[in-house]
Amino acid sequence: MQRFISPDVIRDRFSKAMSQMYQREVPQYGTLLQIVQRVNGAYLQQYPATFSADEREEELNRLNVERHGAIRLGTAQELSTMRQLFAVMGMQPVSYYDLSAAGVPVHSTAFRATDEASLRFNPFRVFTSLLRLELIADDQLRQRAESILNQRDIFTPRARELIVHSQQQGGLDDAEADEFVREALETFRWHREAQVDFATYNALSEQHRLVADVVCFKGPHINHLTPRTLNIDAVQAAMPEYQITPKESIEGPPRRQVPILLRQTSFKALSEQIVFSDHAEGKHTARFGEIEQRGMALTPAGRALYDRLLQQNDAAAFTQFPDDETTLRQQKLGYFRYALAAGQSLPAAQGSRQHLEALLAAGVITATPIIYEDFLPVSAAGIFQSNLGSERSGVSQGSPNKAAFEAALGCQVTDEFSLYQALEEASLQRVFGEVSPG
Ligand code: OOG
Ligand code: NI
Repeated sequence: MQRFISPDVIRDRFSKAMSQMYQREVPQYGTLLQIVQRVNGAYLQQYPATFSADEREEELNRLNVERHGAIRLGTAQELSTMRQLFAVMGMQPVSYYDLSAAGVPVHSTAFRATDEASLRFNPFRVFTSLLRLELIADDQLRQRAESILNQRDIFTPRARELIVHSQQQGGLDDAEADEFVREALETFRWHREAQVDFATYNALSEQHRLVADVVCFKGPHINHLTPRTLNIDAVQAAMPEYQITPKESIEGPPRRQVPILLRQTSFKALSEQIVFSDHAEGKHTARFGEIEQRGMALTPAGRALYDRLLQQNDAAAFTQFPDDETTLRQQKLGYFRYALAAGQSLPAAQGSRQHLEALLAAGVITATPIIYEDFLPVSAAGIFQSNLGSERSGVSQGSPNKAAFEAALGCQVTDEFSLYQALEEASLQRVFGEVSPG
């Protein structure tokens, strides 16, 4: 009988190998990891109740391995194979993000684990964008970009074989998993040799720097890796002490008592030496560092309120967003995980959901915010722009096209709200003994 390794373990190995590689390629990322670790340590010392005693070990492990990365792909075929590569590691496409409205000619999804145990073990995610060539105004240049992209293969032959092998066998064994991690990593590596000449690079770059970044290289180099901090304001403030210059402002909601969704900040992309196919040398800026603080996942109602306040473009507007857990829960603005408090059991007379509020008030049941695992399109656009500029000379506006994205992907993206709803619902079923064992 074959002994398969869990996709969670493959994802864990892959994310660690990726982090090692990126620390070698972009040393500032290593520095950022150190700052984050120091800040998180200080935070946990100041707020020892951040994680409950029975979850502490798992949550700390999760925090130490937690990061997301981002890549930008050029063709539908690349996206579809990438979906299959991530599936080997238990990562599924969740949500559709349209960035064209912000002048960035891509649309995106996030590949990530979806079930509770997998997220706990390692919540590694990859924000994956597909270039929208149809938004390049110049016909000739668009066709040139297309033909350049069609000539490259961003996957190694062995990675392709192992993906198929995993699909056919239903998994990979230990040695195959290690080989898969090595081969898959090749796709995310940096190449200082461009696959086009200097003139082509410049022509594409003039349309949009993002177009040059996607089209001119042999592969979709990982462009940042983002550790998760418990106190983003402290990391932002500490960066200059380490000779790292952060972006001026933090994206996402302002600082709050109860963190919601996602706050992010980054440091500017490095200017790196490139050799073009005609041996000309030049510079390209693509790779940067980012940190994030994750808060509570919001319900559709909570998200609608968040989006409405964000549109007011004024941090003061967010005072209208309730900022204590009880109100957020009672107004159904966020998702919660329910559990019996340590040493408690349900009183016989209060064994059903209609007693939930009373049981919470009595401390028999606890409610903990469910962490947001996804991304924010406005923040993502801000991160893109702080590294690639916002000039959009040769790119037209476009509108969301989820159907085209899913056709390229080869499947539908999962709706993020349904996943959080399922986590909350499963926790209630456990508390009230509504699950049939086995
Ligand atoms: C992706 C930018 C989006 C985030 O954290 O919102 C992103 C990119 O620059 O390719 O990573
Ligand atoms: Ni990011």
